[in-house]
Amino acid sequence: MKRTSTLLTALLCLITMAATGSTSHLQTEIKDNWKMQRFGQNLWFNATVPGCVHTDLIANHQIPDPFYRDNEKSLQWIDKYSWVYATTFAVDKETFVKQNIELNFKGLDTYADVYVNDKLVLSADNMFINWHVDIKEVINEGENTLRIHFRSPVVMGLLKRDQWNIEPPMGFNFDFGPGLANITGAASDFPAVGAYTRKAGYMYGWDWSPRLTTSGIWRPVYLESWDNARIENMQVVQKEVTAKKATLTTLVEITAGTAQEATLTLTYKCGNLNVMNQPVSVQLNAGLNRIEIPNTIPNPRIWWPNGLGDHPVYEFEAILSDTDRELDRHTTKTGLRSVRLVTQPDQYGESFYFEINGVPVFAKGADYVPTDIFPSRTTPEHYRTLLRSAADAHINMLRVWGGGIYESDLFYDLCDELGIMIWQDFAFAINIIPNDESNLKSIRQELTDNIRRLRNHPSIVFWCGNNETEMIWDVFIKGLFGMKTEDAGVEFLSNILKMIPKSPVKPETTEKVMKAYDDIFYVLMPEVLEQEDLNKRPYRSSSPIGGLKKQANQKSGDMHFYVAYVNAPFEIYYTYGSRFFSEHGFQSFPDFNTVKKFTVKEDWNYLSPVMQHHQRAMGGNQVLDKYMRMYYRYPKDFETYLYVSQLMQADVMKMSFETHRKSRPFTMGTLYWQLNDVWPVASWSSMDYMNHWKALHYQVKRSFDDVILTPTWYRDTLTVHLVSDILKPVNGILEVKITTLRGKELKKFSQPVKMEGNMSKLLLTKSGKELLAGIDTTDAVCIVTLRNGKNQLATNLSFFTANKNLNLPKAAVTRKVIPSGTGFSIELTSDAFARGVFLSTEGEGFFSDNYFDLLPGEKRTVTYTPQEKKSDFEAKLKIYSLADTY
Ligand code: BMA
Repeated sequence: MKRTSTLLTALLCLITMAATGSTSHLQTEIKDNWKMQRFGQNLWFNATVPGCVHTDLIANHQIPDPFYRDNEKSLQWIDKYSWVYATTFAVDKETFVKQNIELNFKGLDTYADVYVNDKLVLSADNMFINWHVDIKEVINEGENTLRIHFRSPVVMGLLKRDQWNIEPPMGFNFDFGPGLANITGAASDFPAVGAYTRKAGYMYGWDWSPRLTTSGIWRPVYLESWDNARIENMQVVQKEVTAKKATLTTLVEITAGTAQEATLTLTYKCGNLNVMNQPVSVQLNAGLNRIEIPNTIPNPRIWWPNGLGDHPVYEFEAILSDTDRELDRHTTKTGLRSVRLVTQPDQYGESFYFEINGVPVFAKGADYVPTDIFPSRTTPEHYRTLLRSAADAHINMLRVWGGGIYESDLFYDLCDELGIMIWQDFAFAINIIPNDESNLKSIRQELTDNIRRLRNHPSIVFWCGNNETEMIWDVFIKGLFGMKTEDAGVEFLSNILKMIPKSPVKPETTEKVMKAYDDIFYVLMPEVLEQEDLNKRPYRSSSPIGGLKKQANQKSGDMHFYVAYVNAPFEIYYTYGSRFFSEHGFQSFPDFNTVKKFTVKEDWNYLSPVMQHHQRAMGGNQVLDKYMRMYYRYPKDFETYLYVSQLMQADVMKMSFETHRKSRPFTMGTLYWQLNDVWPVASWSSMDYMNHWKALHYQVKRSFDDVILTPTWYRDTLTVHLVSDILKPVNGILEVKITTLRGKELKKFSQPVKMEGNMSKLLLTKSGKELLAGIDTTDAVCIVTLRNGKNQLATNLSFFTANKNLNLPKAAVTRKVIPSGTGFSIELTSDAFARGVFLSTEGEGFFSDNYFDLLPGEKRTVTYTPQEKKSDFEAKLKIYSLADTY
């Protein structure tokens, strides 16, 4: 009798509360009236929170745009000072009488002393921690003051470095950007400090990032209050997920001030499915309570990666109530799927692939870096465009790289909705991190907070300890202890090694360094994951590695490979294999529209100081120029130079993507460095800082398509593979045609094709002798097409010589522009083969295709969607191709 009456009353008050939506747990964002100043000065400026020191100084016209020309150089003073943020906030009666009142800081960058009504309530030292601080004892009803004192991250970093007191050998713990000088031993006025602070590494500069080391309240601040009990967190543990049923346990964590009876109701919905579980009555004890609610979902809607199925997301909600009111409610989203990282011995060595819902998935994607050097200013629209562009290019995996940040909730929500799997690095890259007690404590909280925040996202399929720290220290330490550089599993490191003057490292230093490494990546992280991620996602200590304490190699684990770092010709991409490429890449410049935003006319030369300033990679713009001269005729001016750099990047990456995909199941992943940029710069990205698709991103869309053909001319042989990432079989007729560049047919043959789904198959091999007798390779193109009846399933082309040797005709590309909807559709034809047809115009907008090859007589329609209304589009539309660049 008693039990049913509690449940009934609970049900009744649930309905009333649902109607009124009133809950005892209140949350208000503190975002108004913020002011900021340099510590010790009496000058206050308006501030925006979330935000940071640099963006506030820009907004108050105290500093110029750091991205413009080389302004960055004159702004290095900012990180040497401390800054203060202050505001007031009101506490009304309803809040003031609550049993619990706290400030909830989602992100304080980095060393921050927090004062409420001039009382120090918190000293923060980690930008990745979600800081909660009880202020019940210091709060007043009515107006209160909040002041945050940010200490210079450089000064604090230096102090911490000295505290850890390890005499660094050359190349030890450097800040990648300007710190590169450190590697070569040149004294630098940028002492390496990034490793000693729990702050995103790229903010100290990287080989694609400026050095703008800011401070600030980079994520929202909330005033939270509640009575007695609050739901801290929910975790949907997926015991078993099959097409027939999903067996789940939802773990709800509740903090209660005192012991009490309560009712917990779990509901979940997905699309038009809406289920409310039977409310359960729970006995709460004072402190943290973990309540498990098992439930089974019949015929669940399964979450699949992009290209393999839908990505349905379930929303789970837990409502906590006592007899007469709702105490709190909490929602979380997840998707139902099973994940495995399969690392089994096989004929090649040891496999490395992701199996989702029992299906081996070839990972096609990129490494993701933060969206801006000041990430707090990225708009939701920017995230949507970036991730939508990734999904549209058939990307099914992004690696959130370790030198950046744990991304925003919106980022992961969008990846869930778009079916983009996430390889999640923890925020560690290249450097060895001190393992003193306070740092380990801070890192434990950082891991706990972020795993708890991220663990329900179906998109996250893998945790990885850090970026390259294990590879680098393996080689550095071994390198410095006489390991032969050529043994380094990763070619490009041997080149770096050659640059490092050998300096003995005391054995006790090595010991301390490796102990610090193991404490964090082999002890602390697995421990926290064991506790916090009950879905037991796979974890590996670092990328790239060959396995547990095993160096990266081509037979097991993942690999990072850069053609420029091994000083090799592009063709090395045809032969250099690995089980899973988690990084590989080649650079290009941003497009002319983006370059015009940070330069003036006199900067328009790749060797100008400003263009060199917007290049941070080893070897700089000269590396790009060297390869351009190896494969292309030299562009006639700066604008076409930028274009050729992009076409070159797309061409070389086409070689790697196609080789990696056709090498499955030996290779089961190709993630290119890098998807995006943090500022306008020459880099490895496929989308520049303005979210413009570079030639590479259009190529990614072609090369990552579900079904592709890979005509490859190498060592005097043409091979054609068919690769399919869809599960159903592919059948059709393969046609191979060789024509002149004006379209005269020189050779044609075809053959039937039958292949199961989700695999790669070699369809044909032809020697040059067989294929090219009497054919002038400077005037020939090979076009392969797979058709099934009228449907073209795939097409692709290949040349028999480098672009610079092709006698490309000056193709006359005709256009017909038709206004359609909010944009324009452009019908294109050409009288001759046009290589890398490039459409551009002024202002912001999107071309549905670009940098494509146009066959003689072929009709191609491209749409253009302007961001702002355009009357003079046709007049401003520019079209040229490779032959027009010289
Ligand atoms: C790898 C990455 C990044 C770097 C990239 C290009 O090292 O992990 O650190 O930006 O190569 O050099």
